[in-house]
Amino acid sequence: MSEPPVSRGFRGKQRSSDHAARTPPGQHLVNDFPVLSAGPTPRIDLVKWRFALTDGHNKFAEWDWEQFNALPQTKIKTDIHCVTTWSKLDTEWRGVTFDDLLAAAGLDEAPTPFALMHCYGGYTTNVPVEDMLEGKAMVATRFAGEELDPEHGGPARLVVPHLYFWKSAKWIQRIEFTETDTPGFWEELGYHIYGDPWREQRYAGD
Ligand SMILES: Nc1nc2c(c(=O)[nH]1)N[C@H]1C(S)=C(S)[C@@H](COP(=O)(O)O)O[C@H]1N2
Ligand SMILES: [Mo]
Repeated sequence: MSEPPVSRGFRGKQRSSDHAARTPPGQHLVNDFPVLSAGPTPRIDLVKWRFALTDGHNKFAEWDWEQFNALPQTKIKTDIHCVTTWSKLDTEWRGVTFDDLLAAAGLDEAPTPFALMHCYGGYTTNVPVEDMLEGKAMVATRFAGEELDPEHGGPARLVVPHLYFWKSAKWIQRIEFTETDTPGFWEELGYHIYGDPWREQRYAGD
């Protein structure tokens, strides 16, 4: 039996107002998945790939590709917001939450309040530790059920979706714990130190 048109119309309206409510100020929705990279896509041999948690002195943990894939895996569905004004709803990622990384490293808590992401290719970006705890961030290896494309950060990237997407470091190699909030690549060039899309923190001073 076909649904009455009134029900269909109602549902459509609900959906578009839901989409509007999920779109931060100054953003528009896209259905494709744009690629934004400050340099060439690094090609990383999985045999040589390593990912580590460090601070200035210590290497708390390091995983090779096989070890990393043996860590607990979590799936999330979330909206992402790029500072160049596109947002994409309901993106699906699978990977290892930051909480599970800490636990696997034998750390009861993070050793410092801030972190600086270091990537294959040299990109860096800073995120407060608090913004990665309780499921708020993961190192993802899969997107929409598939291996992560190299241009989207494969083999593995950070996903911290409640901040502008430049914080979601592609080709992540190392999370360095830092005592102070240390500007990364875009932050050094005048982008906001924190980058909350709901407060439109695009540039320093916003
Ligand atoms: N290593 C690295 N990570 C990066 C970038 C980059 O240039 N290099 N660009 C950032 C920016 S500005 C955005 S918007 C997102 C884009 O991710 P996408 O190309 O998968 O859409 O990655 C972020 N992470
Ligand atoms: Mo971006």
